[in-house]
Amino acid sequence: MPVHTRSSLLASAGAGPASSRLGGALSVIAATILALGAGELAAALFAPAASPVALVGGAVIDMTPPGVKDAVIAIFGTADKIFLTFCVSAGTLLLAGLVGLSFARTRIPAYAWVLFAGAVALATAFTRTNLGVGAAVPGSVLSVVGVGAVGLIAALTLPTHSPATSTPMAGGATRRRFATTLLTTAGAGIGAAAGAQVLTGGSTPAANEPIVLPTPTSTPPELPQGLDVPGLTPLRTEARELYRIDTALVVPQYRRDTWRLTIDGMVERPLAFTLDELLREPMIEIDATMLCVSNSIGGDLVGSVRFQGIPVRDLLARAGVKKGADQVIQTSIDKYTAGAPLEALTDPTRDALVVLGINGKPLTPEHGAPARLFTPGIYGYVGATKWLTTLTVTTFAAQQGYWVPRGWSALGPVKTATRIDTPSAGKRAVVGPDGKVPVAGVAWAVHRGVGAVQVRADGGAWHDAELSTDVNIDYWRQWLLRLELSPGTHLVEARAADASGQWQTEVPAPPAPNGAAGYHAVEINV
Ligand SMILES: Nc1nc2c(c(=O)[nH]1)N[C@H]1C(S)=C(S)[C@@H](COP(=O)(O)O)O[C@H]1N2
Ligand SMILES: [Mo]
Repeated sequence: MPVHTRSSLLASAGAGPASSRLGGALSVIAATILALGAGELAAALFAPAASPVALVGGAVIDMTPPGVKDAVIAIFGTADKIFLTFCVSAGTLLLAGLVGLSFARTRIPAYAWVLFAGAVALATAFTRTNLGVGAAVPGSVLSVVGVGAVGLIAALTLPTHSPATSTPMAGGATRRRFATTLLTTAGAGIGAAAGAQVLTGGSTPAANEPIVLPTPTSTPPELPQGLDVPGLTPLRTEARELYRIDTALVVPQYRRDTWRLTIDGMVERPLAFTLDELLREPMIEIDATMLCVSNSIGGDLVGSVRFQGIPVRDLLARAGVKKGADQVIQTSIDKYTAGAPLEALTDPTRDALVVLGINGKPLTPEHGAPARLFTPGIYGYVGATKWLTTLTVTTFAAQQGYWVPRGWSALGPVKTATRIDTPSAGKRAVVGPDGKVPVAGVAWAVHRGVGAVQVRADGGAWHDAELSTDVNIDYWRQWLLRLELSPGTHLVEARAADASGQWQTEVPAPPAPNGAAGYHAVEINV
């Protein structure tokens, strides 16, 4: 049995893979996986809104330039949150690997790293949630478990120089022990993260007793019969089919006992409502179409539902708006802000609502429970703040909503537009029994009303489409035109006019800064 000196021990095969730079990197990565998993599990158990990965993801979103964010949403669609979770986890593990390069020489950076990771979790939990001390749990667990995991891996895999272990194991045994230790550690971390996922069902659970909506004081008539064309968007969007767009990686949670809707700023009498008080306020229902400014021509970030809520103008009248104000900043539980024109919120012809229900049911967590704003005729980023907590009466000069410094217009009136639903691009068109191809879609000119839709093929003459019965000026209309088309490929275009006869612009524009424009064109095969 050879006698090993300290340096020859580290250099020999018997020192094991843990002594290499790669081994060190893998060791700290494994410890970090366990720490992250434990942090997520602790969050799922004790503070669901304080998931470290999700909160850091939220902070990353806030620091991401709007162009990049738009690109992510464009590429990943509604999987953007999964992508961000992946990025945050991968970025964290990459850093862990870098920290681990020197692990064989010194463990101090590894300990500092897991403490730092826990501190970041704590900082985001305290700044991005309103959970109070409970917010400290996930970050603390992350650090404590991280320190333990670093210590354990070091003890089990790194050679020590005490007399008892100065006789190294054979290389194979060391490697096996190294692999077992790391795989067990990382596996436990992945197991914990999976457990957290199961506990939260992928989103954060609502611990509140269900909201019971009061009977509205006024309800619109039943929707008219829509046009019946296969592939055409239904006249009313099911709540679960409604698009979802927001900056929240985790659905913000509210607590029924502490949630308030506050009306403050330039008002004579600031008001604050508990949820129970708000539920006793008279509510009305309106049928309206909501759009995201990011909707591209032909896109599906648009839906039409029945909103139930309290007219904002009634609440503002009670608070007494002071002279000079022209904007109402909405703030959400997760500190998102939007600034809507005071004029639109107090307009007697337009029922901007503090919304508590959609299609007769309380708001789902994803769509803003317990309360959100909705302003007819204005894109969501300006007038539809979800998880609403505060309406602050102010001026455009004094304050800007979240997206405005990020390059989007302060005002967001919805542009007149239409979408061809069927035939869909690239697919073979179904020729009807009359030998014609039914072309159908939806058109909106929210708060001006849809007056006409026209369709043309291959740049030819425009033809008037049949419109579904008008619901109201805030609601989209379905349209249908049966076109005679020869076999082959055709370019079909559609355009809409508002009720005053003003046609939408032909000039294409991207969504930024104030909404996409141009005709929807679809190439179809007959
Ligand atoms: N708190 C909060 N509210 C928000 C947003 C957000 O990011 N955070 N996004 C807005 C945008 S851009 C749109 S288009 C609508 C979408 O509402 P929905 O997800 O219920 O369809 O919510 C608005 N309200
Ligand atoms: Mo939006």
